[in-house]
Amino acid sequence: MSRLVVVANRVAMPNEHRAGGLAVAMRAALKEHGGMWFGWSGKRVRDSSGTLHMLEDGNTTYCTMDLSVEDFDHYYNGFANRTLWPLLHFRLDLVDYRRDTQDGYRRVNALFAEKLAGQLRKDDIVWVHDYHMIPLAQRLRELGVGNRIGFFLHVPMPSSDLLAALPNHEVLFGALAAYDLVGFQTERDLDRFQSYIRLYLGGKTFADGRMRMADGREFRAGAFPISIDTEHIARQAKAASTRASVLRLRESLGSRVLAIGVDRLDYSKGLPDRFRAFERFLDRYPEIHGQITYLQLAPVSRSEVPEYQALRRELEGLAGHINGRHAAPDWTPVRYVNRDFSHGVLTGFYRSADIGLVTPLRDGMNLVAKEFVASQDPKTPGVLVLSRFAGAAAEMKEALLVNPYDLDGVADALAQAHAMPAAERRERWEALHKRLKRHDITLWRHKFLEALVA
Ligand code: ADQ
Repeated sequence: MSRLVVVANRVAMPNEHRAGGLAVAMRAALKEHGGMWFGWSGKRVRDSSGTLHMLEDGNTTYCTMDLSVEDFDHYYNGFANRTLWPLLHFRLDLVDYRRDTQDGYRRVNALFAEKLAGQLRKDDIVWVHDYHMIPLAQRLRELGVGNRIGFFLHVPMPSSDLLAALPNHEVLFGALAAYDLVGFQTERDLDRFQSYIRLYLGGKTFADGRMRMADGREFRAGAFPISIDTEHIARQAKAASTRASVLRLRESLGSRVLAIGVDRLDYSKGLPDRFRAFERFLDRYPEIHGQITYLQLAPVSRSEVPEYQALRRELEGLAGHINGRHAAPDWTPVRYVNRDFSHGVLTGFYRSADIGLVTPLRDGMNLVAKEFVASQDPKTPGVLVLSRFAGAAAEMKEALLVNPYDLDGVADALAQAHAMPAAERRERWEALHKRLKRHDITLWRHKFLEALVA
């Protein structure tokens, strides 16, 4: 069997306990195949980029590379997070058009490719993750690497006209043709990419997923919706019911209904609109005052990027405003928390909630929606209110689907969730859960790797 080489900006080292779902899935894949995880070391150094660090753990090597302060700033804080992230989330208004960060992004990708090429064996299978690494395969090909290389985009693929707004977009997105397989979260993402290939790059696309570029190069693309470790999360959630922090939360609620939101503090997650929709709900349904608490967990993320600092200030203002207007001496409608929690505790919080509020303006998939469903008590499941602009909506039609910009619509969905009879809650939840049990994270990685080697 060939070795697997996973490439991602972030490498979850074997001693990292707070690794997320993707990290756990990649570790499992590496354990199965043996191989290497390659990416940034997490270190920013004063001098030049490129020093490698190796760590062996069982049949897996962790190979990480240092980046200079300037390279990191241009590649990660700059082009990846201030240009590509907003562009891929349909936010042309937030795209930063600086060329120096685009150059830095290319330079760092070339360096990753050069260092990775030195580690590759002839029959390794390479799986590259996400928008930080789009040009990687092209650089590797230039260095003579002929291995199977797959790419998975965790974020959305916007419509072709938006993609084409990026200066030099043909160079960047055309570089995806150097992969053997390009994976997207949903059929819609795949569709939009295929139109881009036809309309802007003069390529041909075929019904079986093959694409042919103007220069004759062929590659394949497909939809591979990511999922979660459903069984594990269900077990964690059940066990978490007796944890002190979960018990304290429940006790603090009394008989109140709990609505929960869990998101990185990121403008794609639609938090200001969600806060406003909750306020609209309080305005329009005064009879529910005092009976519901909205808990929003939002760990700070990308705090070096100005847009994220502004978002944090905005949310602090909104939470204060809503509580100032509506709170009573014995009731705080919004509890807003910027802390990280262990995954175990988080699943206990999900299970304690009657309503899950997942309303991103755009999201590749959104794993919180799936984790919320997996964590519920089958006898008394909570209701999921889900944005139709999350990739997850394509597979979760039994949730209450909303347009996150439509404050009245979200407020009505909250009222509907609040009033939903137990039988309907169970019926909707069972349909959602059944699909999640079948389609879990193991199936996702198997499907992608099978397609990559086919
Ligand atoms: P993210 O944008 O990070 O991922 P998401 O899919 O929701 O979004 O995953 C977030 C993860 O962080 C979840 O597993 C959640 O449990 C965890 N998390 C959030 N808040 C937390 C807290 N306070 N404490 C601890 N953990 C917390 C990107 C894309 C998504 C896509 C994933 C996977 O943007 O669309 O679903 O990759 O492909």
